[in-house]
Amino acid sequence: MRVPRGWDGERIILRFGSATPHAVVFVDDTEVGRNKGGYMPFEFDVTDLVSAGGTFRLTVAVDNRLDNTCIPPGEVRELPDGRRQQNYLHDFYNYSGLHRSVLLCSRPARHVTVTTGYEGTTGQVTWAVAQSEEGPVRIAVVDKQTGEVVARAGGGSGTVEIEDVTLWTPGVGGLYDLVVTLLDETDGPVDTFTQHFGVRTVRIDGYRFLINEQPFYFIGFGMHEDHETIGKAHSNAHMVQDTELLSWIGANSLRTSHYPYSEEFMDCCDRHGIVVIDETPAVGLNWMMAGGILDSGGGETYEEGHVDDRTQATHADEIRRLVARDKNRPSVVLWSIANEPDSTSPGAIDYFRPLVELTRECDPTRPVGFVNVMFAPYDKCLISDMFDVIMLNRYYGWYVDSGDLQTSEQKFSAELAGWMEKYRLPIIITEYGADTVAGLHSIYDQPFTEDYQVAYLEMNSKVFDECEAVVGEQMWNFADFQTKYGFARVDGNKKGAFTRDRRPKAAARYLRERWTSMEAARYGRRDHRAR
Ligand code: BDP
Repeated sequence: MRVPRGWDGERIILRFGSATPHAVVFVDDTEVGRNKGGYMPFEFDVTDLVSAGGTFRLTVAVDNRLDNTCIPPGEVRELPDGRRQQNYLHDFYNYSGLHRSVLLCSRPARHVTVTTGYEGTTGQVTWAVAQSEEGPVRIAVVDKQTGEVVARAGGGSGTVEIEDVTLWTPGVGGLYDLVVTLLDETDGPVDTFTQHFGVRTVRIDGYRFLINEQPFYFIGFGMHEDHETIGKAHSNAHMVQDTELLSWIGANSLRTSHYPYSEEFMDCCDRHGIVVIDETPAVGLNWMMAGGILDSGGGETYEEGHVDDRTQATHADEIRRLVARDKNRPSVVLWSIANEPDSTSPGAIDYFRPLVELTRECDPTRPVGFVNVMFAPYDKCLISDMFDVIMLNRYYGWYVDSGDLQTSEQKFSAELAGWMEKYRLPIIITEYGADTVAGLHSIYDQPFTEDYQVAYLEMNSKVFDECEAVVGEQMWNFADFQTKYGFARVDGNKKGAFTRDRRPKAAARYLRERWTSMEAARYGRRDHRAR
């Protein structure tokens, strides 16, 4: 790598969008640092090791082994013949490598936190700059649509008002830039950086999830960063294709199941008004799931060597880093701190309580949730009372009562009534789905056919429409995706509305019909034809 000649006297930073799951970074022969955790950015100051105008060799060793101190956890087993085998309890392939941008940049260490509100037509923007070198600060707020400066102020923190504010609106977007200029003692600019933000509010009121005080109904998918050939790597072309398909089908939201997505993708959600449930990589924290499918090897979830204090420390770190990365994003309206953890074992209480508190401390402005697994219904789950919303993954008609949609409908409705009664909180259905082989048809309700997937979705839709507390449906999954090998997976998970190469199954047509005409989803609808 060559360091630009003009960077003499500047601080030089190496920044990684992610390295999955662990990395050791060298500049020439010197190790500059290590990173654990696959879905978060990290950076190293390499000023002392490189020189402006010179070149250096950058080497990154990426390690794909997961153990139970990792989030997500895993275990490398030693087989009798000496081979080592990676096992893990999550249902997506453990792609590893450098999946996101690697940048060499020159700048002082700094960032800004922006929070917003509004009163009538006046927006309030509160900012707080953190910088490594103290000095005066000037800020300007620029309307990204018009390019006009709508407010100016001085100081490392404060609040400014925007007259006739454009609210960040689901389905539409609406961004401003906060332009921060760091000054020297003579008020000369040292550095300028820009942070985009949106003015919007989020609040829960009884069964309602309010964005800008309007009831919002989540429509869309749990997704994966997953493509043939590039695995979990980010590509702008695929990002545009996926977000255009979301728009085509009438989706207004998604969950970043089961890890934080690339910053490029999140920027795109901010720009286009796609509402995001932002999830940590805490998936597979469950030794109580059927050993057959997930091969847990037995034992309790919350015990030494499984999910223990070390796992919890890594989990806490993932929460801190996720909030630090995404706190300024208007698209993010809810944190999901785990997917389908064991929430029926008593150990779950002590494990989760500090993590929920930590999330609220890191971000007092957004609600906090976790995604509940089917084996932990309202009368068995021990942790749901710590959270602001109920998020449920339910597979009636697939993993239970497979092929019997009538029984499924009754059981699902009864369970929802139980949640509604006990918690009196909004319910978002974060997963429901059926594996479907594209092109397979039957005149009967036969699992794995496109016809069954549609019938299954129709049944689910009916259940949601009849439950007042349901404020969202995110089907599992947006597209077929790769998983680890196992007898329950034929060339990966086939629950996609789209195939892995993004062709619509019959289910996609069904969902488009439903979602583009739903009255409940009027606020936040993205009109594909209008764009
Ligand atoms: C849920 C998980 C998800 C799986 C899905 C499935 O949250 O990761 O892919 O089930 O079985 O338990 O398809």
